[in-house]
Amino acid sequence: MTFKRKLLLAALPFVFSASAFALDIKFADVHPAGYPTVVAEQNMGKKLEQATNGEITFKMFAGGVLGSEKEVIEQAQIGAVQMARVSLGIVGPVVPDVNVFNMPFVFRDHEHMRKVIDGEIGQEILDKITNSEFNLVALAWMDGGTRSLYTKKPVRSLEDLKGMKIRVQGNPLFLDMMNAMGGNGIAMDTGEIFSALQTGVIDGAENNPPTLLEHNHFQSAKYFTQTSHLILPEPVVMSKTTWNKLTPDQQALVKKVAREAQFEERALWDAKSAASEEKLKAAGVEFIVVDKKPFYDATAPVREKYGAQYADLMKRIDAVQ
Ligand code: BDP
Repeated sequence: MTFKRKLLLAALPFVFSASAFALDIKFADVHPAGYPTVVAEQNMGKKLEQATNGEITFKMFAGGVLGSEKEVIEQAQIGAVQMARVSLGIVGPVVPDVNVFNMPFVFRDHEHMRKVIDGEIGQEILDKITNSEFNLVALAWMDGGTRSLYTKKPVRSLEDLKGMKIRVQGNPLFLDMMNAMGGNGIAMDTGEIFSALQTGVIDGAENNPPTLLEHNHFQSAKYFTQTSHLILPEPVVMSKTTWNKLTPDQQALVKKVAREAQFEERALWDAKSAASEEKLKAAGVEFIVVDKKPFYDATAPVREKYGAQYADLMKRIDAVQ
């Protein structure tokens, strides 16, 4: 055997062991390519690949191809999906501590929510997820804007909502919220809304303009009533199984790039929201300005029921300027 060949054989185990320690990250998001969250996540992935010289590889699975958010979370819990961005709405039933952010009108406005998630309370809620039995590490927040009602028939007052079947995310808090507003809350996954609207299983849903546009719900729901009842931030999570395989340096890197993505997505979000509103209006969607007070008052019992356990935290949220 030539010396060169001997050298090659001797090096082989190292080649294999190096690749055995490489980590492939599959990242799941229900939103389609080009959506602010997806773009920021892909850029985060590029940074991870570059900073680790390919020891970490990143592959984006957008458009819900890996399943609903609930399914993706289950896969992340067992490490079959390594990272995901999900709405906090679906985390609430599993980590009840996070429901403080899921309460209707808990934030004064979008800016207030951003201040809260950027500060210590935002970190505390991420830690609640990480320290739960959920087997996830919550790394950063994406911005999911402000949610309002969209329906097939116009809602110009609380009374108009009476008896309408409105889709909400699978969290009892949201069913209570919708029922308190006089609607008939129906829980289903994001991917089911489009056909449920078309077939009349539901009369409407509630979400932000980019989702109304990009998930094509506007094809059936032409009225957007600006109740702004929910402002839900969206955690970026990593499977703890994956996290535990990372070196401390890699863990620090993942945290850093996730936090950078939090701010990058925000800028993309603002641009996308404005553009979505324009596109929706051009497609014939009417944006209805409504008196929010009756919606706020109607949901007071929900804040009392779920908020009692967060009384102190809610005071601290209120105090954030
Ligand atoms: C969007 C969120 C997404 C949720 C969706 C929903 O970004 O994570 O899955 O709402 O309501 O705003 O299902």
